[in-house]
Amino acid sequence: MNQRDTIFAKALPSVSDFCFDQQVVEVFPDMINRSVPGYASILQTLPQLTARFARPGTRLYDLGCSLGAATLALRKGCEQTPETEIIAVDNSEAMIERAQLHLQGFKSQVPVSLHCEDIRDTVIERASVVVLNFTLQFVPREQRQQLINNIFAGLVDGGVLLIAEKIVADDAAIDPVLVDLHHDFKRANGYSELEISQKRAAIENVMKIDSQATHQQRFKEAGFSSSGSWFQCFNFAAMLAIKGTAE
Ligand code: GEK
Repeated sequence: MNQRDTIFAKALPSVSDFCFDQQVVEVFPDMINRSVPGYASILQTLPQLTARFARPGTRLYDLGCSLGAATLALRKGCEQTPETEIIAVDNSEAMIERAQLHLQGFKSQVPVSLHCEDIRDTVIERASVVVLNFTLQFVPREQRQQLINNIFAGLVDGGVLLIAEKIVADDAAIDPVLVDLHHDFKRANGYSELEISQKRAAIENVMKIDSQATHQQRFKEAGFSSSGSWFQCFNFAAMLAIKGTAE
């Protein structure tokens, strides 16, 4: 059923900034799986992490939910935790509409509400788990600390932020190695040189990536007592930050 991503397959007269519109929605699962090394592994592990941190009577947030892949992982992970609810947010109307249809295809007792809004405006309350799965990289850099502070404030003690991002290596000599490995990954998944270069041009103004050290510093600044990374594949990493000491 998944349509193949051929958005950048033909030479475009000029490459516009990337946006999450209907055209992207149609090919999104194929695009993210063929472009993001480790995406499937991260999603596979989210239920386990969720089950560990979800608390009865709390909310779980998926910020930048796209079609709801991480929302489903959260739902699987909190099924045994009483009175939990999930709030999934994305500011692309096309994504939210398709996510609604997608989520209806899976049965669960855990209520999910989808919101079409900017995650910078989302009120986070009584949260035990907050997921930012490849979303923070699209938020303007100067607003990232405020967003992380807001998430921290809305987490219960022992709550967790689960975040995955494309990263720049902390060591400048290592970065080109990781970038090349990523491009080889895309080639191995069938993307042409033209597709790789046009996608890079489309995304460079809208996706700004940080180093893991910058992310960890931001978590610390927000007040998280512990943080670290739990997965890395080339220049893509998944991290967690815990509020307080309770687990
Ligand atoms: C997954 N988490 O499959 N407010 C709300 N949504 C936003 C904002 C914002 N300010 N900025 C970007 N988005 C998903 C994958 S994709 C990652 C996340 C990628 C949304 C945007 O509309 C898109 O749906 C999503 O964040 C990023 O696990 O495509 O690389």
